[in-house]
Amino acid sequence: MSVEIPKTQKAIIVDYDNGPLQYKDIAVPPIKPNEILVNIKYTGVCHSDYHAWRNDWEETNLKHPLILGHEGAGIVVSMGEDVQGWEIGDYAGVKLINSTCLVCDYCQQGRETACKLQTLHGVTCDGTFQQYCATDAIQAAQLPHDIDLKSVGPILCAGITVYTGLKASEAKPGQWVVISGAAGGLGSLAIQYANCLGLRVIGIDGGKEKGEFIKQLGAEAFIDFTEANDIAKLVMEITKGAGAQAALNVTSSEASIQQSVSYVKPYGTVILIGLPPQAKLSIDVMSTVVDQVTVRGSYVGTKRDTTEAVGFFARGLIKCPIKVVGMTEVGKVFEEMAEGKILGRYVLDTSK
Ligand code: 8ID
Ligand code: ZN
Repeated sequence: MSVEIPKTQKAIIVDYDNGPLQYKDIAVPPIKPNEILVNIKYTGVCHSDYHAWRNDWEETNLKHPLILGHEGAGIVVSMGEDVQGWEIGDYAGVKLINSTCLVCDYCQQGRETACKLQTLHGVTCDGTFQQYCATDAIQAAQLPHDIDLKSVGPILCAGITVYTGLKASEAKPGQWVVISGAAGGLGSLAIQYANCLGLRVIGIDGGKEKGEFIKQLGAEAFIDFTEANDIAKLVMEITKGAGAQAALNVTSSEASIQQSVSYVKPYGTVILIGLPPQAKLSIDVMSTVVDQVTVRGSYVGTKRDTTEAVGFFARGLIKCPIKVVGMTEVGKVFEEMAEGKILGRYVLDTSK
């Protein structure tokens, strides 16, 4: 089967840090022997895209001109000569990790998220804010044919990341997890994955509307960080003294990360996911030692985590709360994101 591929396509291009988000006609990229070409239909907008656009993390390998985006959902339209396991017409997800070396110790252990030679869509190579994206056939996510391409995008970064982080927390069914940033793109999925894993959720975010949204998604309790003085005390009250086994931080706020280490119980785990630029964490050594608390970073997920996270979505257990807009709206999406106004996730329709 072969599909007609146009010579040019629409994309959002950025020429330099914080540069204009230009909606342009550009060439459809060529593919290498190990790549597939995915006709991206929809792509989520992650807060990491905003950080990458501004070069908040002072990433030295940031590609320019750059096409952002790493939550792409689409259809395979061509394949390089070395590609195995894919067919033209398959549904594919394009994630943050484009490729890893497959040779280093971490790749050998199936911990390829720690590979030092990984290439990243929308950071070190072009991403999914375009209609046709070339991606490594090994890391691309295989999606079932009946999946809803419009709403699966956020699973491919936000979903995989929070699912992996929740597993890393080792919290057990019936235990409490506090999710900070619960109304955002990652948080809104974290609540649902936590429920799937049998965990009880306290969501933290700001404002009444976000509180209602968080509860609709399955959190048992909401803490408004704009009003609460002592979050640790509130967590103890809500859990009736049981305390939280885990805290998952999915905010872009250093202050919130700092608070996270104050509200897990002894033997609890704090999972750091949000990536505020140049943030530092200061921990009281005595209470961390005596309470035997673990503080652990978690970064996207492996191919295996991807298959599992997509599986929950495909079985209808996770709903992505999305708003669909055209690619030309990405600047407005970034504005709302910076102001912390978004409930759930924006998804770009690449045809507009
Ligand atoms: O692999 C990773 N570690 C990974 C993967 C994907 C994204 C890390 N991230 C990072 C992003 O780069 C970003 O720094 O996770 C962070 C959150 O990404 P997002 O979910 O895409 O962002 P969002 O949709 O803007 O949601 C953030 C939420 O945090 C709330 C905001 O109100 C918003 O709902 N928030 C903030 I900002 N400060 C808060 C505070 N002090 C807070 N919620 C509670 N307390
Ligand atoms: Zn992301």
